[in-house]
Amino acid sequence: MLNTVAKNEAPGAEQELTDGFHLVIDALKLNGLDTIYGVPGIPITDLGRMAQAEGIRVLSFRHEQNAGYAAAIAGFLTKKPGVCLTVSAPGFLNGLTALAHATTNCFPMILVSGSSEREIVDLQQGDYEEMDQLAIAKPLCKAAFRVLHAADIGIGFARAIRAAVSGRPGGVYLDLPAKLFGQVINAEAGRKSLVKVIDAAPAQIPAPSAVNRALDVLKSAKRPLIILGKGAAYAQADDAIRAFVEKSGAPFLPMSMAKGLLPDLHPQCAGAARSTVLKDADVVMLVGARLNWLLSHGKGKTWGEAPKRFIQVDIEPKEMDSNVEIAAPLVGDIGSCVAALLDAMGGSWPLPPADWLNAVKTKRDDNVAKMAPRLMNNNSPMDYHGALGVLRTIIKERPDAILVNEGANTLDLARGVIDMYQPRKRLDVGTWGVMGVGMGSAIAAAIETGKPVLAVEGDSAFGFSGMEVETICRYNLPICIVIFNNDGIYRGTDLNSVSSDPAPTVFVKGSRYDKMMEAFGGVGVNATSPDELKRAVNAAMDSGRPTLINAVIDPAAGSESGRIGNLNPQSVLKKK
Ligand SMILES: Cc1ncc(C[n+]2csc(CCOP(=O)(O)OP(=O)(O)O)c2C)c(N)n1
Ligand SMILES: [Mg+2]
Repeated sequence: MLNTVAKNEAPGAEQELTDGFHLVIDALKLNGLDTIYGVPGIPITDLGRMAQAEGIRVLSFRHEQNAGYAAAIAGFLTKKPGVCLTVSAPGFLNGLTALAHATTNCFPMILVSGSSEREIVDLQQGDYEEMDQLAIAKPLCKAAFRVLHAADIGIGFARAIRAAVSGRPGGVYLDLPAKLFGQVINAEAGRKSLVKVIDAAPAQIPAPSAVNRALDVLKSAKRPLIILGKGAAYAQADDAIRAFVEKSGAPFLPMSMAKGLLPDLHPQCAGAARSTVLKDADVVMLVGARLNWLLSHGKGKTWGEAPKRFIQVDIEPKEMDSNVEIAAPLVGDIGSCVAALLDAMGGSWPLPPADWLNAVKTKRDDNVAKMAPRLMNNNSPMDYHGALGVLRTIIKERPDAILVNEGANTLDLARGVIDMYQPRKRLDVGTWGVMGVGMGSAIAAAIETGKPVLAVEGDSAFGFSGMEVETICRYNLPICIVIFNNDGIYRGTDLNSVSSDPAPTVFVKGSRYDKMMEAFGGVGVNATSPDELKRAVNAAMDSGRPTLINAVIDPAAGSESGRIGNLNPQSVLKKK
């Protein structure tokens, strides 16, 4: 239903009116966008108030970057663009990192930002929060639009929604100058100007010849491997993907945010034999996964000597051959592609050779057995494995909880140790390995799914968005944050040998992050052993109360940059 705001009282000219504020709200509602993540201020404070009054959920954050990360992950979880609302210039810039992150990760998101007066901005006359935001946003997102007339708000949102979710999803910027909100137009004209986006992300059906080519290559494999990326998780084609992987009989490797698409304990899961399968596979089928740095660009030592042929399923044709030759490109949306593959495989599909399946299984079982005793230690202070062993059991017992994870060691080790059982339950740092997504992701996960959230955070990682514990308490969200507190970035043991300043990687020793949560009325716990940690997390997950557990980790336990220390450039000069 359209909002109307006033009657024009002039004699003979009585008509129903609407304005920019209400048209924005109506455009959102008409398109099922029912949640806004943002920070209020000029010129969008009243927009937030009015949106809330109209039944839109408005989550007010302490910093736009966190609101932006929340919107980005909401997009990943729902396949609808997550909406982030910011004020001009500084608020816009604070939200922009998240918009770029959404674009890089292929999450649909719309950053809606108020902006200052065009006439003044363009003449650079020094307006309040003056900035040419559209120009700045453009290179960092899929599309950027500005709406100058209230009658174009409907079209502006329609374009933004389509751009965000169709084809390869990504971030879209929508610039709404302050003057737009107060613009008044005839209510009927306003109603007619709104656009309900029909079929916002149309299916992209793959060509039958490409499907057959892909299957020919897969069938020819002696040592096939399927790699599932977060694009496959995004597709929400869970049953078809599982059926396809199972029918193929091939080992599969989930990328971080694709964990749980098929359970990590599935007999075909090769997660614990990652280096073996990457080295030895002869045919690699990528499903919604890109050959970027996370897969060593498809070449080099990680991929071994054995010649490989790649099959790639992706919605973006330009993704093909980005790093190595793709023998069988399969372009289309993942759901349509996997359905077509299943169809064309027919009733019987040969299992991969038994020696390959056995080799992968042996390696996996060996690695799992080697890891098992380390996960059961009850050391105090804790090491990563002792603490993660506990959290692993908790997720096994509560498979529908959502796991948010960021840090270096805290991320890399948790990714390997904590098995996932359901799709889209693991949310982490994504393609960039960005720190700061933690609290935004946790909040959006709780809001969008209604499920309990366990956020496993490095102490540094948490610091990027830590003030949002107040937001978590304010909305009383079922989020349990566990901080792996090792006194610093990677480790807490570095020393500065030349002055009394602390080394760049270390924090205040023995910090008590749990007190932060208590300051806002949540539950804070200091846990020094795996047993204490287990009790505290279970209590939090049972109660659903906002909880922060300061898990005291041995400051010497971590390694430089977690698992990616090899990416650090080295000085050729001798260390002094
Ligand atoms: C936005 C951003 N800034 C900086 C970094 C560099 N960085 C990578 S991991 C990390 C923090 C690692 O420390 P912590 O979260 O405490 O995890 P730990 O290894 O100590 O368990 C930082 C600052 C980054 N990835 N992203
Ligand atoms: Mg740390």
